[in-house]
Amino acid sequence: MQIDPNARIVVLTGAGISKESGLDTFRDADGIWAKVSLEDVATPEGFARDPALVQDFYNDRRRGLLDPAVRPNAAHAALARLEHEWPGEVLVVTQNIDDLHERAGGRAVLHMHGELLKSRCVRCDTVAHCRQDLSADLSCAACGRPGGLRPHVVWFGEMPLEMERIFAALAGCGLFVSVGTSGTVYPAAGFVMEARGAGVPTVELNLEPSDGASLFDRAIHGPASEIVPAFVDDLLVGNR
Ligand code: BV8
Repeated sequence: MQIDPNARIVVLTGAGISKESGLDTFRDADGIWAKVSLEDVATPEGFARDPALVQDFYNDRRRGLLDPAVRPNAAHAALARLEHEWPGEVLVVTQNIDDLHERAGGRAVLHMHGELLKSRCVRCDTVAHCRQDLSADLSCAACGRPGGLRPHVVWFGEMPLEMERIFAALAGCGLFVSVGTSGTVYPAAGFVMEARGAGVPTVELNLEPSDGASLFDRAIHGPASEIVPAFVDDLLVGNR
């Protein structure tokens, strides 16, 4: 695949890139939303209704992410390699709240749906690193007040993070790649249209065609740990 070697590449990732690292996706048959109701655990209304249920949901996922058996896979490593070896800028915009891109060596990573290993105080808005269970009786280290710590995660109905930076990156990029996402959650699912509108070539790398597959110029299907390294090799060799 030939693109300007100085072009910026924007890569959107979703839960599918972390599946082979042992983290559940959301909408696969065995996914998270098959086991728990989205409305109960991933909305502000659900948190207001039963904060302990929501804290337990994210405490379980945080402990799961911190399990030593959960490590970045070859797809995360390939995107980090692309970032370090591609002559132009590479920006990973991830819907994922895990830290596997960073643990694979990724540096230019934007978490538009927040991060599982961070907490946010609803009283003073301080965002802090968090590797422990959160609960109502914990106090914020910044303002000292109890009962205000929530996961630093974007729920449905809340504004995703870094949107201005993301739209600016999409407008000026030379290639848009989507990896491991079903293309069902907006505004992330609309990024391919932003890229197309700016005349940017678009590629989908996914286990199977996503809801938005027809919007992409090219599609490569298979497990991320296989198709992403091959795609990165093709980009780097093809643009030497
Ligand atoms: C907002 C919390 C606006 C963190 C999540 C139009 C425009 C704007 C908004 C909307 C709109 N239409 C509807 C909305 C509202 C809503 C929405 O999109 N609803 C959907 C259900 C229709 N969007 C929002 O509410 C967003 N907020 O727009 O605010 C606003 C404006 C003004 C003022 C205030 C607000 C907020 C969205 C974020 C919600 N939070 N999660 C967490 O708990 O993790 S979203 C949730 O779904 C996940 O976080 C994930 O990020 C996201 C997308 O899921 P995927 O990553 O795609 O995962 P999925 O399981 O679906 O797919 C996995 C794919 O991988 C599959 O295709 C599978 O085939 C593939 N795969 C599996 N294994 C592999 C693989 N691929 C490769 N290799 C493998 N091995």
